[in-house]
Amino acid sequence: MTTGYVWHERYAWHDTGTAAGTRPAGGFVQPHHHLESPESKTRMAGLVEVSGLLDHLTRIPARPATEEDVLRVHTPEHVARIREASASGGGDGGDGGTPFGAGSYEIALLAAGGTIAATEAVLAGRCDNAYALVRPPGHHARREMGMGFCLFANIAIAIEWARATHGVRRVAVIDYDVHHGNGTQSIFYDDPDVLAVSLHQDQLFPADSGDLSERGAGAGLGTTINVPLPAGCGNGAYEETIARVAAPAVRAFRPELIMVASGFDASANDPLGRMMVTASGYGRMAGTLVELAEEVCDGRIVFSHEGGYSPVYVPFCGLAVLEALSGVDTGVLDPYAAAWDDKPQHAVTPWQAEVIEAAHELAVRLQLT
Ligand code: 3YP
Ligand code: ZN
Repeated sequence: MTTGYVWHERYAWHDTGTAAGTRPAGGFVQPHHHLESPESKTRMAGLVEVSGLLDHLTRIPARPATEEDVLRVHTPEHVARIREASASGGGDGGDGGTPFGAGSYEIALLAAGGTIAATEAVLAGRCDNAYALVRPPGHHARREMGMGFCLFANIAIAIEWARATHGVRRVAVIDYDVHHGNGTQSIFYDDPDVLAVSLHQDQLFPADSGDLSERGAGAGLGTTINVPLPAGCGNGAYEETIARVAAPAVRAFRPELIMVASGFDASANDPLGRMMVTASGYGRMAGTLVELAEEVCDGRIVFSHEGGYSPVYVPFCGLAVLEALSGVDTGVLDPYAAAWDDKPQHAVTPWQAEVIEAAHELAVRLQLT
């Protein structure tokens, strides 16, 4: 088994600038860095190397997506606006909360292209599966605008690339980032050939999307499945959602490729999410998804990095996922395991089960259509 791995130092050069977390600095708000900083990503790349895991992975070079690749998903106006702002020192992705500096257009192309390169390696059979550790993230970006720290929709761009160049037809997206994958959802909302399953904290971000009632439209009715989990979910609720919602939906849908929006902001140590998934929980979720891919699509599964804002914990969550993909046990221990892995909060509560069962009904209904 070989696992492909994309990381490029240039991803760390995407400059989100000075802020105080997600708020602008100024007045009594002392300048700090923007929450979506390079740190959690560079430290994950660091642990992948220092743990020795890198020696077992197949390094896939990142390359920029072409304008043609990006235009399969985004409007020419959006692409031109990011290009021009980036060339003149920086700007905002579109929602006022997605700052970027000089050169981020090219870095965003490299993030989309890194996800494409990982997908290509898997489709060509050079790797069994792959993880693209890219930045900026992508799952909030809509066709006509960036938002939520995302400039271009990395996974959607890779999907359209696979369909245009490799004759791929059906693709499933599983999004375990703590925020709703609204961009991916909107891009494929009426597309019957892309199944979009998003697990997220209910009404977190964007606050007004990701409800169970959003199920796709037209020919795509039923191929969007949202699981708006209540705050406080741990490993139990997440693993159960993968088993009771993602798995039956994917089995019914029979995709040729699975893409995973891999956000580590559902972790117990994340400043934005109010969930408590641990590294071992992420590892088991990824393991189940790898097995699911083996069952339905020859193991073809590509993870593309999304959120995750704990510089100290994201590396261990990422390592656990990469270990699950590659089957390699580095022996590196999660330093927080003793504090969090045995908490009673990992058990599925009745109010969590209620949401999972409602989404399970949607997944099962997909089987019948
Ligand atoms: C964007 C503004 C407030 C919440 C933030 C979410 C970014 C993210 O991690 N999305 O997956
Ligand atoms: Zn997120």
